[in-house]
This record gives sequence, structure tokens and C-alpha cells, in this order.
Amino acid sequence: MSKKKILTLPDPILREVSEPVNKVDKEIKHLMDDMLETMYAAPGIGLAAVQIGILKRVIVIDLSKDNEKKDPIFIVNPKILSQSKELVAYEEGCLSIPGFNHNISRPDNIELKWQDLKGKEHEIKPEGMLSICIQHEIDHLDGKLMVDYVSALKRDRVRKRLLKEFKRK
Ligand code: GNR
Ligand code: NI
Repeated sequence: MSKKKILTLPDPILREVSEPVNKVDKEIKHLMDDMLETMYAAPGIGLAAVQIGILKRVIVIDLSKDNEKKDPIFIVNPKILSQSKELVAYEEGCLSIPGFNHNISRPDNIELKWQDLKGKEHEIKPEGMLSICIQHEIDHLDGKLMVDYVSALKRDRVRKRLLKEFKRK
């Protein structure tokens, strides 16, 4: 396993649409190991492959608390099958937009299918934080970011701040 650099706005790679995975092979498992290590080190509760520069539809999530046993979830090729009209708001953060936290409204209930590490298909109705986190990560796979949900004013403000930091690197 190795820790990778997390890309931040305005890196244009974050706006690309990720490609489906054909086969969950060794390379994908290796990628997921790197993603998990990078996410734990950040620390974060979810990470999409694009955030370390790999344009594949792969997500890792771990919602376990600090004092609990680690409980990673590996998600390949997620597809939302249905979503409720009712929305729920939650204050989200994103490792690719450091220092920006915002209340984001998303469908309260979704139905989703995905493949696990063995390529086996699952269908679930995630609830609560898991649902929010999966939707946040699927947005990454489609090149979408939290800033797309906020007012133009707030978006400009964070864009300017991050552009300055980006240029300094
Ligand atoms: O670590 C993260 N926390 C978080 C909090 C609320 C909603 C979504 C998230 S995901 C985020 C990590 C990240 O940027 N994943 O893409
Ligand atoms: Ni994010």
C-alpha cells in the first residue's frame, strides 16, 4: 500500500468523468489499497479514485469511528437506480476542497447497485451517512463537486482562495 497525493481544486482532472471498470483484477485491488491508505491518512470517510488522479469508477468508504474496528467498503461501478424526491441536508466537506464546508441537500433515499472486490453485484438502499457519502463520491466519478451546489458568490470565493494556494505550490 502507498499513500498518494490528493488532488485539489482547481486541478482539471477533478472535472473528468471516470471510466467503468471492466474487470476487478489485481490492479484494481492495488488501487483500492492505495486509496484506503490515502483516505485514512487524510483523514476522510470516503475517497474516489479520481481524487488520486485515476479515472476509474472506484470508491472506498469507511464510516467506523476512531475507537472502532476499521470497516472499509469497496465500491466498483456504482449505479443509482432510483432516488427519492425528498431531500436531506448535511454539512459536507471534501478533501479536494480544503477548508470548505457546506450544507448540501441530496435525495434522502436512493437505491443503488455496485460490484464488490470480487466483482460480485450488490443492490442496496443505503441510509443516513452512508447514503450521503456514496452520493458525494459518485458525484466525483462524474466530475461533479460540492461547489457546484452552492451560490455563484460562494463558489467564486472558494475558487479564488484555492487558485492562490494552487499557484503557490
Ligand atoms: O471526509 C469526508 N467527509 C465527508 C463529510 C460529509 C459528507 C461527505 C464527506 S466525504 C469526505 C471525503 C471526500 O472528499 N470524499 O470525496
Ligand atoms: Ni470529496
